Amino acid sequence: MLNAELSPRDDDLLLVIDVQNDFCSGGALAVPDGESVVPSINRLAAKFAHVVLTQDWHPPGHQSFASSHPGRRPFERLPLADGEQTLWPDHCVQDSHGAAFHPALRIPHAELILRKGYRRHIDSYSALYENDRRTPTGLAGYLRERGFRRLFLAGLATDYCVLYSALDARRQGFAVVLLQEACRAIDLDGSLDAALAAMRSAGVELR
Ligand code: VGL
Ligand code: ZN
Repeated sequence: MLNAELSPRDDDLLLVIDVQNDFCSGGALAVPDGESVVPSINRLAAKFAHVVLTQDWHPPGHQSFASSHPGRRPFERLPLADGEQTLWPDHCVQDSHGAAFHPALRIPHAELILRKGYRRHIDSYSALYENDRRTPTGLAGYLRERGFRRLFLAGLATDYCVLYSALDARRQGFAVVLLQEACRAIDLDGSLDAALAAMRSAGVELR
């Protein structure tokens, strides 16, 4: 189905992942072409009665920052207690300009803004669980309590926060549709292809 024909039901929700300045051109962790999702997401959001936004929201000195590990550089991988951490440039620091939503994002009817990644010693790609895959953000409970059954995903980045959100949502029993024209990827070492394959095999509908 073309997105132009999308007509969401009342138990559908649009989940917009991390459309923040730091993931757009000029930002600290710019996703190639990241800001180009904004007009698509604005158009999509207007069709949905129910929209939730997420915001990557790290304290200074966050474990995911290469700058927190002397001698390490961004995009290196570091084994840590809860598994491997990809190290990133400092990004989405709480209350900074980089952490703010892209100024052209226009979704006044969004019902919830969920912040994640605020614990210094654990990263949180997914909107539902932190990267230990055990610590809940509370979003799954919120969505269930409100009766949503199907989540449409859009935002940044396809191969990190969108991917982890999609997999956790499937794990929690939600139907998931990935709106590809409204997502962009970081694509480190083939991570976009791997992400699409993982989502497909988890039963995510790629649209
Ligand atoms: C993200 C890397 C680090 C994302 C967030 O939003 O995909 N990626 N923090
Ligand atoms: Zn982050």
